[in-house]
Amino acid sequence: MKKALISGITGQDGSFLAEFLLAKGYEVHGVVRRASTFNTERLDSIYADPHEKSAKLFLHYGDVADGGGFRRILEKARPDEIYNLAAQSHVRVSFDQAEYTADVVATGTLRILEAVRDYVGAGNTVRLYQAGSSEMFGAAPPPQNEATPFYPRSPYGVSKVAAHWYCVNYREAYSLFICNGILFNHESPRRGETFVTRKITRALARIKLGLQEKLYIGNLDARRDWGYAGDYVEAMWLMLQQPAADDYVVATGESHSVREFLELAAAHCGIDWTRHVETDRRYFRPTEVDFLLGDASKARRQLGWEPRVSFDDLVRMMVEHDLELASQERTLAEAGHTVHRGASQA
Ligand code: NAP
Ligand code: F7E
Repeated sequence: MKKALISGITGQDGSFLAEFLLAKGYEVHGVVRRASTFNTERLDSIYADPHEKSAKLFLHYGDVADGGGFRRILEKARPDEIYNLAAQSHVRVSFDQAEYTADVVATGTLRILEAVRDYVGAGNTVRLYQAGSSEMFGAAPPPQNEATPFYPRSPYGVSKVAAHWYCVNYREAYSLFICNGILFNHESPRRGETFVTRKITRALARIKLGLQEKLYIGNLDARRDWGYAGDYVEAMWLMLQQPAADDYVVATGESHSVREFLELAAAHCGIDWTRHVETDRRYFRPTEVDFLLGDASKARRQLGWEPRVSFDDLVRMMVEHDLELASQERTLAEAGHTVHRGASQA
C-alpha cells in the first residue's frame, strides 16, 4: 500500500486530494494546524477514528513554520509521496501579512525541502509535489505556459516564485524527485468563502433567499482561467507517477472576467445582480493580476490530463450548493437559531 503525506490537508485541495488518494488505495497522512476551533470540516466525509482497524487517514499536528515538527511527521509517516499544499493562500491578505506569507509559503517550502534532503540522504525514497500558482506569472501577458517568465504582483506571488526555484534547485543539486505544478485558479463548493467565486455564489444564494441585501466586491475586470479543483488534484498525482520529475502548467485554456462569473451565477440564481452588487475599494489589490489564461498543452500531452468540468458546470455546481446552504440557513433562522457566518475582511 502506497503512503502519502499532505501538508494543507484541511484546505480545499487537500480535502479533494485526500479523497482521491484514499480511493486509489493509499494510506493518507495529513498535517493539521492546531486551532482553537475544529478546522477539519472539509475532511468530515472521509475521517474515521484512527483507533478503528480500517482507518486509512491519519492526522498529525504540525505547521510548516516548524521544521523540526515536520521532520518528525516525515519519519513517523514514511510516505512514498509528499504533497506540499500548505500556504497562506489569499493574495489580498498577503499584502497585509507579507512577512508571514513569505515565512509560510517560501521558507515553509524550504523547510520541507531540507527535511526531504536529509530523509533521502539517509537512504529513503520519496517524491515531492510543490503547489505552484499562476500568480507567479502575474503581469506576464497571456497565454502563460512553462516557458513564460515569472512576473509576480503580490507578496504571495513572489513567495511562490521563491518556493518554485527552491524546488528546482534542490532537484538539480541533490537529484530529488520534485515536481512543481503551476496551477491556475480552481474552485469548488469547498472553496474558501473569501475567494471571489465562492464569495459571489454564497452571497447571491443568500440574496435570492432573502437572507442578505448586498454584495460588496472589488475589481470586476480581472480575468482568470477557472477550473474545478476535483480535476486538478488528479494532475498533481499524475506528475508524481512519471518516470522523471518535471514542472507542468495545469489550466483549462479558457479565461473569464469576474463580471462574467457574476453574470452567470446571477443567471443561475435568477436574480438581477445590478440591483444588489456594489464595489468597495477595500477589495482591490495594490497591484492586480489582470489577465490569466493557461496553456496546459504539456500536461495534456505528457500526463494525459484534461479538465472534465466546464466553466458553466462549475458555476452551476457552486450556485446549487450555496442555494442549498442558504435554504438550510433560512430554516434554522426561522426556527430561532443563530447561524454563525464568520467575519471576513477579504
Ligand atoms: P486553502 O484552501 O487556503 O488551504 C490552505 C491549506 O494550508 C489549509 O489546510 C491551511 O490550514 C494550510 N496552512 C496554512 N498555513 C499553514 C501553515 N503555516 N502550516 C501548515 N499548514 C498551513 O488553499 P487551496 O485552494 O486548497 O490551495 C492549496 C495550495 O495550492 C496552496 O498552496 C495554494 O497556495 C496553492 N494554489 C491554489 C490554487 C487555487 O486556485 N486553489 C491555485 C494555485 C495554487 P487551515 O485549514 O488550518 O487554515
Ligand atoms: O481573486 C478579484 C481579485 O481572491 C480573483 C488563490 O487560490 O488563485 C487564487 O488567487 C480575482 C482577483 O483569487 C473581489 O482582485 C474582485 O483579480 O478569488 P481570488 P486569486 O487572487 O486569483 C491563485 C491561482 C492562487 O494561487 C491563490 O492561492 O477576483 N476580486 N472582487 C476579488 N477577489 C476577492 N478575493 N474578493 C473580492 O471581493
